[in-house]
Amino acid sequence: MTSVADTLLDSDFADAVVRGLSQPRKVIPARYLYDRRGSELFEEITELPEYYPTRTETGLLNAHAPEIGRIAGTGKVVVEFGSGSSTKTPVFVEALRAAAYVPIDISASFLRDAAARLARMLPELDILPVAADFTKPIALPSAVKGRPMIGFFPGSTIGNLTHAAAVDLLRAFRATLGGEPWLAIGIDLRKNPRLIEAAYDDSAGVTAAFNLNLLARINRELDGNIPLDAFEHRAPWNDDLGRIEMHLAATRDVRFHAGGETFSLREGETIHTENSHKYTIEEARLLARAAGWRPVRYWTDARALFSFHLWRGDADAMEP
Ligand code: AVI
Repeated sequence: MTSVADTLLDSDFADAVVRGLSQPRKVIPARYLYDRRGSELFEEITELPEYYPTRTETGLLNAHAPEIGRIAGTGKVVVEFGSGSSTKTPVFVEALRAAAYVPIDISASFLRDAAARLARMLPELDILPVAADFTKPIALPSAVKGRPMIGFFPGSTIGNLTHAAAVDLLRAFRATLGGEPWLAIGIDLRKNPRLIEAAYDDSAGVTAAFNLNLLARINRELDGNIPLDAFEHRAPWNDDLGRIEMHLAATRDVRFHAGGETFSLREGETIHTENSHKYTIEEARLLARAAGWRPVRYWTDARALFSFHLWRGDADAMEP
């Protein structure tokens, strides 16, 4: 049965697709890559040999989570933004000796499954899931209100936002956490563009399938007839903007309908589907300050592929 929430999400998707494909430079927001199939393909991406972020960040957390606990202090409420499958959570909540764990995710079914899995692994942990859009300030469960908090935002998801949107998001985190919170955040680093391009265009074609699934999703959910064989995955590095982009490029002139409208693309024209910004350490620290956080400490791996940061939201770090 279709719930009210599903209906709202469907009409959001239809609006975004029709609006995005009607623009001179066609674009569809990256969040629509993650239907059930897209989420499965993303999980596969995280295990690819070329996709260094997940295993490098996991290595950093395994090595340094206890130190994060020593600096920020243990016994806090851990609030994870966009918790998804909560794969990196156990090592963090254990090292922080969390008083409670609040996973926030827009997908209620993901939250339920992840919370159940975590409860089996850590039966002592108080888990209080919140189904909400973490890009907006959120009311946390009353059981944790006013208690010392640490936000947890691994995976370099911050990189999927423009700089301005990243600042807004980090400010929203502060508003959600309240008081003088801490934030532990993973940020992918700028590096040799060839390494980044390989990570977003792997030899097994999983990232290509992840990107092309968006067109299949449009066909499935918005009554589309997009010929998938007329599109190919592209992942160019944009050096000026410090980001890897994902596009779906038309391999020939193509015309199709979706969401009740008709669209056409010329050969070579693209639909822009994702940005993944990479930061230098200094840029990451500037980002923190711009959003009212004080950088306290950061860790990188030996090859300087990825960084993990600990920030503090001091009362006086917030601009009016
Ligand atoms: C979820 N996000 C941090 C991933 C990234 O690396 O930007 C999404 C992704 N897109 C292609 N591969 C992975």
